[in-house]
Amino acid sequence: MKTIKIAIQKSGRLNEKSVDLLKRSGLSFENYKSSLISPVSNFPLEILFLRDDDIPEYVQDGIADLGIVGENVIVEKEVDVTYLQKLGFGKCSLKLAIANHSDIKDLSDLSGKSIATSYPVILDKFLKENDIDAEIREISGSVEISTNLGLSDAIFDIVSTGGTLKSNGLKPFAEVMRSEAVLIGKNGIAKNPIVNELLQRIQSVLRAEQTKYVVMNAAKSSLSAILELLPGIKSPTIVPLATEEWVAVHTVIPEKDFWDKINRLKNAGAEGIVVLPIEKIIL
Ligand code: PRT
Ligand code: ZN
Repeated sequence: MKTIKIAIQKSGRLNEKSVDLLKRSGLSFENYKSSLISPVSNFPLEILFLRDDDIPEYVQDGIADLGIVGENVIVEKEVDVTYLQKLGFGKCSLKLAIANHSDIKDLSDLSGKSIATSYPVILDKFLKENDIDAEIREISGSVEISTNLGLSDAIFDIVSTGGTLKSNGLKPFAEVMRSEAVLIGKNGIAKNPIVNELLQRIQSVLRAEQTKYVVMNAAKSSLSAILELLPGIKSPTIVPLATEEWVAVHTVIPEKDFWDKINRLKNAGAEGIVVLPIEKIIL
């Protein structure tokens, strides 16, 4: 069968997490910094290491079958590809930002002003949708210094912690889109059995990332109160302990409400709570 190719970022913010996700999905390969292509020894897949900007078009044109890239880049490149899976890393948002002392107060004040960005397509669409007639100044990097240099009245850029804006005397003004790394495929590729197998593996890793395995001891008298706190989980395992009238409860708790759940379990009488990471959840 034809070897499938997946394109990931060669170096930069998404490289390490992309490599890590593929390795945790059971793929064995070298993360060579110097080569463009790396074979996977235990799966019919080749990894292409590329600049993130090239990935959407490579996938659209079928040079790569799959790709891992930020949604912001996919939207900016206006490609026709299939979204297969959000990956939960590389989260950021694209925001308009202005100088702290700017007299721009609302969106309509941007009309007649200039905005510097590396994302002219996304910005243009937003401006048109909001009926704003502003000038877009496309620059390829260091967008955040353009206002201080007098090159623009506002900027439109990626923000994650907001630290870069702050240290350049800027403040966020409007959020235009949120983004995270996604797995994309060329149209029609989702039907390929190798792609399907890889997608299942990736999903089992992502599911496991979002949950913890929890074991706790409880007196039988507290059991019903404890089980009531675990509504989403079909069947916690209950194991008798050597100490009579005590049991161990094994269950899976979603990461997002983890601490809240643990505290409530303690209050309900759970003791000796042990929390374990889960490697994979295969449905
Ligand atoms: O070399 P190559 O072209 O492959 O990489 P690149 O330099 O174009 O991209 P890279 O590695 O910087 O980012 C890759 C992807 O990571 C982006 O397309 C986004 O999808 C995602 N991402 C997540 C980010 C950020 N967070 C981020 N904070 N991309 C860039 N930034 C930059 C931003 O441009 C700004 O300069 O970080 C600064 C803001 O960060 P804060 O934390 O100060 O707000
Ligand atoms: Zn890039």
